[in-house]
Amino acid sequence: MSLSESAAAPAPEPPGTPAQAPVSLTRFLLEAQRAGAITPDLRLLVEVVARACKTISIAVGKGALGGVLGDAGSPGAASINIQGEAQKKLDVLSNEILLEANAWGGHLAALASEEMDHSQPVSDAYGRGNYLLLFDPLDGSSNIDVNISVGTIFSVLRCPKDVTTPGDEHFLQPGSAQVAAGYCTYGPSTMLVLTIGHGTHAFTLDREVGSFMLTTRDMRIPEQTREFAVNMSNQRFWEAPMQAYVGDLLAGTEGPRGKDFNMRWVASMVADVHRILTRGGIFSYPLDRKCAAQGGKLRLMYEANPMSLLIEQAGGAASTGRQRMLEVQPEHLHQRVPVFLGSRQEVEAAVEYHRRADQDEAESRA
Ligand code: AHM
Ligand code: MG
Repeated sequence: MSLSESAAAPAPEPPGTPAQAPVSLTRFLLEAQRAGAITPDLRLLVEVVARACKTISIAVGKGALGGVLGDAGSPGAASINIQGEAQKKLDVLSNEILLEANAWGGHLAALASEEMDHSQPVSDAYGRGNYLLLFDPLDGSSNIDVNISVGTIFSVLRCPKDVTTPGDEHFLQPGSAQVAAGYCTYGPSTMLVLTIGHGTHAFTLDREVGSFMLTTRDMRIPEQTREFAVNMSNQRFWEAPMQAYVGDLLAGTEGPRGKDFNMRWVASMVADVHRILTRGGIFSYPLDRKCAAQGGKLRLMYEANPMSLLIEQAGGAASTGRQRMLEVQPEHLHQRVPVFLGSRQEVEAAVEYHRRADQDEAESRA
């Protein structure tokens, strides 16, 4: 059987398997490997990331009892990451857990983290694999100290052929090149949501057994929605098309959209995206005057791309407002982008406001 990553669908259940038999992540991945949908190394990679997420889940779950809340560094000298943001103790710990877990499997060529300045080649003491792993070890970490859901986001790329010592430049591949992506949300339950390029699937951690169990195969996002997610406090800093788009959402039944919209904003991307994958909606972190110089607030390679692949694989859409997210050619590892993702028709509506505004501006200049 070919191990190319182009094959589809899980293997049929063997004769005698009881209906609705629980499927662990291990079994799901083994079946995908047998069907030729993933290589043994990619299976191992996802298993290793999932195991690291279980360890992070335990640390997050201990809260104040684990002595892991609060800022990293010393009082008056907070630790600052490459993003210019103060690191939490759990940011640093989660990063270390992921680094350690992935150091010795022989499945990776290099890894890159939102918390590290540059990518890191993996030691070849255990053999070197063909994959590149990127992660945001603990997204939404400003929420940790107030006991709101946070999560780990990850993305997997192939290492270009003939590259023996991968550097940052080898990670600069568009999101469409991802071979797998996922997130783990540390909320009331710990869930892993995963795509290996054939649908988006949700697993829930059975804490007694210690295994992720498949709880939703093939998540589907409703095409339409009446719910949007955005940090409204930035409204006055947005570009004109975003002002117009959200203005029409807020106008409800009396406006051009002809329906009332609800709003939710957790300020943890993993939690907001998980809600949208589950019941629909649109998530946006648009360009605003505060983040314009950086290109946006959210990171293309650690946040936008993996979430966009998961969303597209569930039937949704993802855009910068002006371009399909997965087609953006990264220029540097920590690049930021504006983000619109979720229910297909609503993302298309938001994109249309940008297209019309850009066209009007071009015409007024002509
Ligand atoms: P982080 O990676 O430093 O945690 O930042 C990303 C988070 C996202 O989880 C969330 O959507 C966004 O930042 C919230 O931003 P804001 O606080 O501006 O609403
Ligand atoms: Mg983040």
